[in-house]
Amino acid sequence: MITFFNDRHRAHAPQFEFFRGERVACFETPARADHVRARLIERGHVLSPAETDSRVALAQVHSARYLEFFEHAWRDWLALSPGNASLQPFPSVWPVRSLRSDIEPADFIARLGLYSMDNGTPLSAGAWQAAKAGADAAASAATFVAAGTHGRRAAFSCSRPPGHHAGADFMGGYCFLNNAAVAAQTLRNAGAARVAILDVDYHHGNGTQSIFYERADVLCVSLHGSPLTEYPFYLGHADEAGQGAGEGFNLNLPLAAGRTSSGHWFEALETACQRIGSYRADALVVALGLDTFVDDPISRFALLADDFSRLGRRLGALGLPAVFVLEGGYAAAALGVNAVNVIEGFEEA
Ligand code: SP5
Ligand code: ZN
Repeated sequence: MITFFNDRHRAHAPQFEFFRGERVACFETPARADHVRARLIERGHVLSPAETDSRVALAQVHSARYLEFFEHAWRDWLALSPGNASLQPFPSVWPVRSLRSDIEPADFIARLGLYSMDNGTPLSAGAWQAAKAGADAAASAATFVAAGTHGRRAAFSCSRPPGHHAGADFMGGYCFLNNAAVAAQTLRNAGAARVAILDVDYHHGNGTQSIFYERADVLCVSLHGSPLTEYPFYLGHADEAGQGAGEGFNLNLPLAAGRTSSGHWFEALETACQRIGSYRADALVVALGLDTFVDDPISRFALLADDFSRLGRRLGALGLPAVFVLEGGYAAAALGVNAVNVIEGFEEA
């Protein structure tokens, strides 16, 4: 399967994140994408640089003021003091219920709070450059798949930072630009009437869900650790079915952290695949998080390397053109084998 690789991902290399109020080393590291790249090459897969500018799709899935803020955030941060070059800014106040989010404050940290859902998404000097190139890779994979006229049509966008926690106007969960949403929107723009997004990351894809919540042209299906105990906590419950025109076009399958065996996980996958089948999707976007892996340091499911091959085979059996977009997965050294197992399982089916 052709891979569109974001070779600017290293521009985003933050030093630390907060966990329970303490500074800890970042889980989301440049090594992650490099391990996947190495395994792809080892297995003879073709890598291509991004060819499609994602700007059109980005403007359709993100707000103009958020894109404007994020693109120039580091410049604005440095403008406050040259010493800020070596400081990672984090938000400290958020516009929760009863506070206003319609007026953008002038203060930089307040603006960062307005456009963030958590304090777990470190901004870096090259965050925009890396994330934009990643969105370009996702748009390239979708454009490639949409243009295919015969044979199996599938592509992999191998990139970081990930995207599925980023909503229309906020960053969060290591994510800045929603790559899966960019891929789905690009497929729609290229003529696919109905696009299904299947999110198999351990964490609920709150950003993707919220972007498409009132739309029937993009079905969102997500398998994830229950938000009662797992990040992102405030979205991802089973009763979230979509709204307005989008009612019935969102399906959440939360599973109990720690008590979900591979068997249970694959039962939920079956439910997800049935829904995608009944939707009669023209194309599939897979938000491919690999943090369901047994050795993942921040997650509590127990999938094994072979389970990722099985996942790929099941997705291949859907018979749909597909765009795979890399999301989470923090057991970095195992990420290459696990990601490529999905890709090769898909091709096998
Ligand atoms: C894309 C993605 O997978 N984002 C996940 C963001 C999770 N952020 C919360 C991280 C909490 C770290 N918990 C560490 C537990 C160590 N035992
Ligand atoms: Zn995740």
